[in-house]
Amino acid sequence: MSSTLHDASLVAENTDVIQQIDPLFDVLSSTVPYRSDLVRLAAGTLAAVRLPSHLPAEWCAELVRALDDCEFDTYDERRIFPPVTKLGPAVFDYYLDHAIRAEYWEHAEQSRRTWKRIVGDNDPLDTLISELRLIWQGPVEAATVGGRELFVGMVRELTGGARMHFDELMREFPGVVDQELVAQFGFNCYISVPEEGGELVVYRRRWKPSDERERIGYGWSERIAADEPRVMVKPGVGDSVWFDSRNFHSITPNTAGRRLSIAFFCGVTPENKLVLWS
Ligand SMILES: O=C(O)CCC(=O)C(=O)O
Ligand SMILES: [Fe+2]
Repeated sequence: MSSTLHDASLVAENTDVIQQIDPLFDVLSSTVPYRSDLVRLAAGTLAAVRLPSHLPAEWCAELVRALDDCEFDTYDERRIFPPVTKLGPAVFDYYLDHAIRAEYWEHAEQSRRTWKRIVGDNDPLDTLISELRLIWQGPVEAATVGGRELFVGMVRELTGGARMHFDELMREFPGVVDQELVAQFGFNCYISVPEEGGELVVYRRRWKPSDERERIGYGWSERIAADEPRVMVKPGVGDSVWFDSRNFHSITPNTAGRRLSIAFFCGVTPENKLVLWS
């Protein structure tokens, strides 16, 4: 046996070599993200893109005050427990047998009216989407089902954190939206952040069938991603963050202060369109 081989086997026996650092799995923070940054997200060579102060802090504070008078609902508690409060319907809650239940459209209409009443003519969602159009340099539209536009822009409050999970419409609910999707991003613009906790953790790990052994309710045990590189993003007020939601991700619990975000998903289509839904 050559000494090189011998040395190599010694290393293998005595050390725990775990690739924890991946230069192509990093968080890019930029006030002017480029289209190429989102393309990298889609390609898997970037973990997250953060746009600091996407919405001015005063605007966020005003919005949070206005939301105080507004009644939130929760995700279907049979699916997500402990409950997560939100304003607006999630496609996730209304999926049934390859279709979206009829009540979805009613909930969507009602939430659009409530949102309009809260924001008036000064709609932060319009600002976020207009800027996304500039970044993407291509069409950005609501995803559709049977030609009808899905609801975009739920407000979500996470307090006790969120279990590790992934979001991938084409895998979870194939064939529901009219568009074909080749990648999916989670988007959150944080309008209120807690003093401590509430970090978004994105693992460099996608779901695979054998993970089902480690399923816990709506999520998975963090054991399955324990050896993988990960990034942690602690958002500030008004920051926006995009990440590949097909990667496992979790949110750490928070202490004092509320954690509220304007949340939607962005799907990349083969025609270079970004389609949105919540
Ligand atoms: O609130 C966050 O930071 C991310 C929440 C989440 O799971 C998602 O947007 O898919
Ligand atoms: Fe998620």
